[in-house]
Amino acid sequence: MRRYIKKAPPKAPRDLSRIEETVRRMLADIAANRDEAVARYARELDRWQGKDFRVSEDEIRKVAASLPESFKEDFAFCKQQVTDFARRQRDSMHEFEVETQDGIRLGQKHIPVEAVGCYIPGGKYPLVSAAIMSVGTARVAGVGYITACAPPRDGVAIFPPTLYALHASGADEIYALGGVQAMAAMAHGCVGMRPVDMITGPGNAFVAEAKRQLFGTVGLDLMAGPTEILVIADDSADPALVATDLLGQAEHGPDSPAWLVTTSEAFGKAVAAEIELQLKTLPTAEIASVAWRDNGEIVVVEGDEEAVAVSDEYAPEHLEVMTRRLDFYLAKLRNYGSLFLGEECTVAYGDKGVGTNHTLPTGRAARYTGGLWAGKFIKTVTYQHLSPEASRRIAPIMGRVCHVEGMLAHEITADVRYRRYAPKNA
Ligand code: HSO
Ligand code: ZN
Repeated sequence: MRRYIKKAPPKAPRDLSRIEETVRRMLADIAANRDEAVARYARELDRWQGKDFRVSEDEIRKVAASLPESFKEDFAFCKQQVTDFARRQRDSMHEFEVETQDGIRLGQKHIPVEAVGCYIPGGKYPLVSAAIMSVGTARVAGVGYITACAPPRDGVAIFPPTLYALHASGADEIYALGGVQAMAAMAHGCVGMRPVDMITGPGNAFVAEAKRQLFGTVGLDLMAGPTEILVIADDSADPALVATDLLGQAEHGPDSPAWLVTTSEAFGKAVAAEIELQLKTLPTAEIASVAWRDNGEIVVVEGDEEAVAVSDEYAPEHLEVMTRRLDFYLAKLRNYGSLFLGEECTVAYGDKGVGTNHTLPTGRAARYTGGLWAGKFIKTVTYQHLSPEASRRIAPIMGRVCHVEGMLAHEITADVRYRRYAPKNA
């Protein structure tokens, strides 16, 4: 039986109808009025003062020259790690052809998406690392053309490290354009962009809603909600370190959940006390304390099996395990975006560039999907090839199924093959 040392207060369901309506109006406006509407929203919402949204090669060179070497070296390390791992994941995808029966050859091929649009939001934390996660991974996947968008800071230009990161990750074109107008411009091919087939990247509630409404017109990576962390710990863990890791993700935003599941009540209480202590000096305590107050939970469970069951129910985006039995948890846990085994690793490593992708399922989506990887930019398609004998052999079966469904034109396509491939000398 689980017990709560701290439980998040119940929340009133959010009314998203205003955001939905605003986004619907904007998307319709941009679909109809294209460049004019995109420019109008950029001026109104991002105080855009520039001329061309597309960032020139010259600007990119200037920004690259202005950034410290140490940043570029750190960035190169992260990019190497993420793309090495992404390449390995891509190589794990196999094409094959199999003869399931005499003369029936079925195959699977992998074809990268042609054009992808990657979005990096601005906001309080402009996530430079997000460029590697989307652009870098799309490049590894073999995507033909990558358009990137990020909002102009103060109406002027993209945050320099973000611009550098987009370029260094392999974006073909970069636009200083944000929000709903960026998503719509990429989907429809406005302001000089080529229309993309798929859009990736996080954003605020308006960007998320734009993605949702554009789905179908374009494909998507994932719907990103508030960042979550769940830590499973037993009394062999260090309560101060667990508290630090919970607060590390709580700084994302006031709506970011941080959950602890522990087999020890004393340990849970020690973490609760540590969190209060560390909040006194945490530089981003203003956000993290609200996140912890409104969304933090400490759950005490009977043992490792129950810890797995509770964690699988939460289906967290990030899951840290600090227990004696790491192998047990790796084998048993089913619902998570990315797993961090042992106190030596931490979510921030995954966030910035240890190598695993940081675009991960939130809001319990880990029940049915993993995070972004090269495979999300690659279509698994199939093909078939039959001998005349095999075609004649299965034609009656296929035809009868067509007939049961009342699909008589379908049935004829099978019937004609049955006759066409009759043995010549019979
Ligand atoms: N935790 C975020 C990614 C991130 N956080 C990057 C910091 N930097 C979503 O997985
Ligand atoms: Zn994070």
